[in-house]
Amino acid sequence: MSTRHPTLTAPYAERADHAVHPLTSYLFRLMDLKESNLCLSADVQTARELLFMADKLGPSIVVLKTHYDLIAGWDYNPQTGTGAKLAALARKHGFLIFEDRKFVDIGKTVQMQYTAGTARIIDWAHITNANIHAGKDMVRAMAEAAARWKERIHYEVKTSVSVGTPVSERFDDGEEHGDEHSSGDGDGRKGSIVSITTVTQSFEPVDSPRLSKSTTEGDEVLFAGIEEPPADRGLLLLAQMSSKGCLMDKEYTQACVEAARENRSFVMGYVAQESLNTAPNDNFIHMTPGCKLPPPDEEENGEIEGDGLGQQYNTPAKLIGVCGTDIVIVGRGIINNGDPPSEAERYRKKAWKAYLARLE
Ligand code: BMP
Repeated sequence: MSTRHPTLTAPYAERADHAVHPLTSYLFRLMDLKESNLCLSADVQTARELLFMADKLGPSIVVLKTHYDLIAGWDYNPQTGTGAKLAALARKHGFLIFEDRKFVDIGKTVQMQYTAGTARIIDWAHITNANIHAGKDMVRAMAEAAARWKERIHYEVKTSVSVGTPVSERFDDGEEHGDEHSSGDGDGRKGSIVSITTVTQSFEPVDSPRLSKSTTEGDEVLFAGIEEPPADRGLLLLAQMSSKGCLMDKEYTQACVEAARENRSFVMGYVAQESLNTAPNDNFIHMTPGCKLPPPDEEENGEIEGDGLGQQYNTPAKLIGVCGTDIVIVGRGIINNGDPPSEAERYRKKAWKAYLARLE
């Protein structure tokens, strides 16, 4: 790790001002506002549990990490399905959604996996990640796909005010919808999303690309204190893993650093075990899995046992304070606890304390 890189002692709020990627900047501001550098890895079994956890733990976290493909009953409907419902909870509690998809393939394939197919990850996940063993061009391919998606979404949200995570019905059909936005009156076909009330009363036909909202009552609630996230999508490069015997070597990690620097407008940072910011203008964000706290009555900085299947754990104090990462990713440490909301708060406080201590 590069000791004393300026990002290690700069407050998140200050790093927000210098971040190249709008979503990174937003995330740093959100962290500052919520006093949280905690990401929940919501590896539960069913969509119902996932939404329940997102709603209950949302106040403590700034990022919710998903593996959509391990969730039974994931509803793929772009307007009313699980992604849309998660997006609504993200707006309500103020967190970003990170689909831990670990894309790795040729550029064309990842473009399609990212933007189309069953899950349409780009529509509901602000952030995803990539394992770049297939080569750096894959990152550029994903960046291009995200830019095209944003261009299309940008056109669509121009006519609305309050949708934060819009959904495109078709990514690449080239169809424009310039005559469809009549503010809820006139032809009577469409409700404007200038007013949330109007939206819930006159739901758009399924071929409308604009709504990522489900119609469930209460979904229109917005988190106070910060605006909704920008409509940019971001990528984290999987630069290092927490698992024992991981085959990602230094050369691979360095290739991630180069790819990040070459794609600053799309790459937010890394999933890594230590800070990889070394160049003077590096300000990438680092999210780190393999994090657990000992039970409350045990020595705070003691060794934590792995899970017997290769996973290794470190405490927030070590990851944030010593290794210089920014956000800790915690799964079973929270969700297997008898009281997940309280346990999430315990993690939030410990990780935040480690960050504050690092600034001194
Ligand atoms: P847990 O805290 O329950 O061990 O879960 C860790 C989560 O982070 C899992 O979803 C896993 O897929 C992910 N993860 C990891 O553990 N190590 C890595 O290096 C990268 C990951 O994405």
